[in-house]
Amino acid sequence: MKKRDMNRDWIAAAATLSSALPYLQRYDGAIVVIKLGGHAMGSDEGMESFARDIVLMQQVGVNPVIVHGGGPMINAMLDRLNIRSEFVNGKRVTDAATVEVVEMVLSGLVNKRIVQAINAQGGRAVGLSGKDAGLMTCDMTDPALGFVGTPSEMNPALMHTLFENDMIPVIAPLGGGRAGETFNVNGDTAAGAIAAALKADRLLLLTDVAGVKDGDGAVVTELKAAQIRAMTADGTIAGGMIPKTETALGALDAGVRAVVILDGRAPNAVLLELFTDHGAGSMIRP
Ligand code: X2W
Repeated sequence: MKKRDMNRDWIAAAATLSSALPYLQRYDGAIVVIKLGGHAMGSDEGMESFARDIVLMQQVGVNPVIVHGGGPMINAMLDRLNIRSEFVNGKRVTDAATVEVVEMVLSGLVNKRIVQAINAQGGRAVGLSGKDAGLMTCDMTDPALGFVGTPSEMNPALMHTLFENDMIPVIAPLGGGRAGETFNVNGDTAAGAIAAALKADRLLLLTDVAGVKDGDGAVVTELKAAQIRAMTADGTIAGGMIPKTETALGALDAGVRAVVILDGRAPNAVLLELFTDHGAGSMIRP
């Protein structure tokens, strides 16, 4: 039953909806790749809210593609199995036993949690990994890292079939190798490669920080690729932000129109970015 009193909050909500019209028109038919990092995947309520936003996007004509991570969930399972794990330059050293756990956790647990959350909101999500329909074939990144893959051949045809049928691809960052291997791919790297292959209108990297910060710790809302390169050279961009900004630069080079790095834990982060005058996080353009 609707409430019929003219509360100010509802008037504001209607005004927000009205002001979204130009954005709804702009993104009609657009392909938006959303990387949901393990650190941005918090509570069940957070997942429910993320799923609602994705279903809303799809409902208004956007073609969303979710690429997820799950590093913390892999760590927890490796701990339970007493398998030690270490990272070199942000990539997990992945031996034969580890890659089995990575695939079980990402394709099994994390992927299905997201699929189920989207479908519970009335969406039609389909869970996949880079292995399905040859989406992402990989080569070994560096023998010292074991079964860590670098995407080398992309075949996004299946994504278009899913879009035409109003389905939402949810992709675990694993790829097949030419000799039948399974490769563990960094989630940001996978999202960048998929966005590039689709020539996506937007790549949104949802993480647990507010965006790219300047020397004083303030979030920079708009950046050009050249500024990212300068801020990396002088050390302003460091640590865990580097794989994200590298992914952003690679995606822009490959024809993605803009990349946004934003805090996925903020309520309705994706809607705020796409459909309001406000925007969220740091937008990087060529
Ligand atoms: C990652 C894949 C998951 C991931 C890993 O094994 O942790 C590599 O490091 P987040 O949550 O996005 O960090 N793969 C090669 O990227 O998860």
